[in-house]
Amino acid sequence: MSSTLFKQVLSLGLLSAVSALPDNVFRFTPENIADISSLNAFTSANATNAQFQVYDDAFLTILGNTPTMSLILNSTNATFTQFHEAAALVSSNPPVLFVTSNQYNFTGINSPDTSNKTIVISRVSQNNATGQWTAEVINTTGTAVHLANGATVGNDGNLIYCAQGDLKNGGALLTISPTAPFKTTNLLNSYLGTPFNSPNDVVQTTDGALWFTDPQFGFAQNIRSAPQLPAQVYRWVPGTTDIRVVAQNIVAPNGIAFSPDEKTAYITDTNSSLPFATQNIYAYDVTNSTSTPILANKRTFAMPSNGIPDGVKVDAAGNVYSGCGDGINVWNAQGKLLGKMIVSGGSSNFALGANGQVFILNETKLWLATLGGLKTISRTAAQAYGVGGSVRH
Ligand SMILES: *[C@@H]1O[C@H](CO)[C@@H](O)[C@H](O)[C@H]1NC(C)=O
Ligand SMILES: *[C@@H]1O[C@H](CO)[C@@H](O)[C@H](O)[C@H]1NC(C)=O
Ligand SMILES: *[C@@H]1O[C@H](CO)[C@@H](O)[C@H](O)[C@H]1NC(C)=O
Ligand SMILES: *[C@@H]1O[C@H](CO)[C@@H](O)[C@H](O)[C@H]1NC(C)=O
Ligand SMILES: *[C@@H]1O[C@H](CO)[C@@H](O)[C@H](O)[C@H]1NC(C)=O
Ligand SMILES: *[C@@H]1O[C@H](CO)[C@@H](O)[C@H](O)[C@H]1NC(C)=O
Ligand SMILES: *[C@@H]1O[C@H](CO)[C@@H](O)[C@H](O)[C@H]1NC(C)=O
Ligand SMILES: *[C@@H]1O[C@H](CO)[C@@H](O)[C@H](O)[C@H]1NC(C)=O
Ligand SMILES: *[C@@H]1O[C@H](CO)[C@@H](O)[C@H](O)[C@H]1NC(C)=O
Ligand SMILES: CC(=O)N[C@H]1CO[C@H](CO)[C@@H](O)[C@@H]1O
Repeated sequence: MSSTLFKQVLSLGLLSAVSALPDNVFRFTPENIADISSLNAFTSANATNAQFQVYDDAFLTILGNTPTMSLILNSTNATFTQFHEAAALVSSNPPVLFVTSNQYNFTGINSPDTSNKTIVISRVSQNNATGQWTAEVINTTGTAVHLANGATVGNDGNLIYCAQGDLKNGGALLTISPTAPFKTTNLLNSYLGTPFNSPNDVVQTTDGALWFTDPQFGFAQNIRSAPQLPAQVYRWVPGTTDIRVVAQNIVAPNGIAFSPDEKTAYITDTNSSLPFATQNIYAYDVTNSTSTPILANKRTFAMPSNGIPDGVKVDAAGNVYSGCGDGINVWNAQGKLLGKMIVSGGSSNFALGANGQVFILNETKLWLATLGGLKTISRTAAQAYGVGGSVRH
C-alpha cells in the first residue's frame, strides 16, 4: 500500500469510527480538552446524553459499538441507601449479586451499639423469564454480621464479608453462604488479639490468602470505639496464625484488587474530610523476596479528577476500574485514564460481570452498563486469580 493511500484509509477509518459514535458516547479531542469549562460542564450536566466519556481511544474498544447504561433498581425510599458496597457477583446466567447498604437510620429503634444505624445485605437477581430485577434484604443465620461493608466471592464460592463491628463488637472477617439460610461463619476478629478498626474490603488470591483493608471509618462515623490499630492492610492465610501487615502509611485504605497475574496490587486511599482529600489509587509490586508474598514499591497509580476512588476492580486485560465521584473511571495498567462511565452523584462500588455487564451501585439506585468489548475473566480463572472473585461466565 502506498503511504498516501495508507493515510487515506487510516483517516477514513478514524472518521467513520468517530462519526459512528452513539449519542451516549463523548470522545475528547485535542480541541475540546483544551477548554476546561467544557470539561467541567460535561461532567454532570450532560450525563444523561453521554454516559460514556472517552479520553483514550482504547476505551472505544472496551465500550464496543453500542454501550448501554440503564437504571435497573430503585430502593424503596430516598433514605434507604440499599446499593452502596460489595457488589459480589456469585453467578451470571442469570446474574445474582450481593450488595451491602450504606448506614441508614433505623427509625424508631433504640440501638445504642450502632448509634441507631443499621446496614443490611441484599440479594439482587434477575428473573430469567421476565427480565425483572429484584433486590431482597437477606436475613443471615449464625454469627451476627455487625455492620457489613465490602465483600468478595471466595475461592470456594462462599461470600467473604468485612464486618466493621460496632460500639460493642470489634470488626471481623466472616463467610456467608450464598444461598438461604445464608449461614455465617466467623473467620477472624483480631490482629493477634487486638480488635480491628472497621475492615472495609477483602480479596482472595490464588494461594487462598485473604488481603483486606482496615481503615478507621468506623470511629470517624461514630459506630466504633477509638482505634487500637493503625489504618493498614493485612494478608492472612485462613485457618492459620499467619497474619501480616502488608501496607501502612495510607490515610484510609479502602478498596483492594490484584492484576490478573497477581503481580500488582491496587489499594485506594480515601479520606474526603481532609482539606485536600486523599483520593489516590496506589499500585504495589507483589514480590516473593521473602518466603511470603509482600507488597513493595508503592507508587501513585492514579488520582481521579472527581471524588475519592472507592471500590477497585481489574478486567482480564489488566485495566483498572474504580468507583469515583462521577461514576466508574477506567485506567490502563500503566495508569493512563482511558475513559469514564458517568453516573451522576458517583458510585462507591460495582461488579464486573459476564457478557460485558457492569453493575454500578449508586446508593438508592442500581445501574447496569453493558459494554461490548469488556473482557472479564471467567469464574474458573477468577478462582485462580482471585480478582474480586466477582465473575462467573
Ligand atoms: C454540556 O453542556 C454544557 C451546558 O449546556 C455545554 O456548554 C457543553 O458544551 C456541553 N458539553 C458537551 C461535551 O456536550
Ligand atoms: C426509578 O425511579 C425513577 C424516578 O423516580 C423512575 O423514573 C424509574 O422508572 C424507576 N426505575 C425503576 C427500575 O424502578
Ligand atoms: C425506608 O426504607 C427502610 C428500609 O426498608 C426503612 O427502614 C425505613 O423506615 C424507610 N424510611 C421511610 C422514611 O419510609
Ligand atoms: C440519622 O439521624 C441522625 C440523628 O437524628 C441525623 O443527624 C442524621 O442526619 C440521620 N441520617 C440520615 C441518613 O437520615
Ligand atoms: C436512638 O434512638 C432512640 C429512640 O428513638 C433515642 O432515644 C436515642 O437518642 C437515639 N440515639 C442516637 C445516638 O441517636
Ligand atoms: C438463563 O438464561 C440464560 C440465557 O438466556 C441461560 O444460559 C441460563 O441457563 C438460564 N438460567 C436458568 C437458571 O434458567
Ligand atoms: C427477615 O426477617 C424479617 C424480620 O424478622 C422479616 O420481616 C423478613 O420477612 C425476613 N426476610 C426474609 C427474606 O425472610
Ligand atoms: C479523615 O480525616 C479527618 C480529618 O483529619 C479525621 O478526623 C478522620 O478520622 C479521618 N477519617 C478516616 C477514615 O481516616
Ligand atoms: C511467587 O511464587 C509463587 C510460588 O512459587 C508463584 O506461583 C507466584 O507466581 C510468584 N509471584 C510473583 C509475583 O512472582
Ligand atoms: C444518577 C444518580 O442516581 N445519582 C445519585 C447517586 O447517588 C448520590 C448520592 O446518594 C445522589 O446524590 C445522586 O443523585
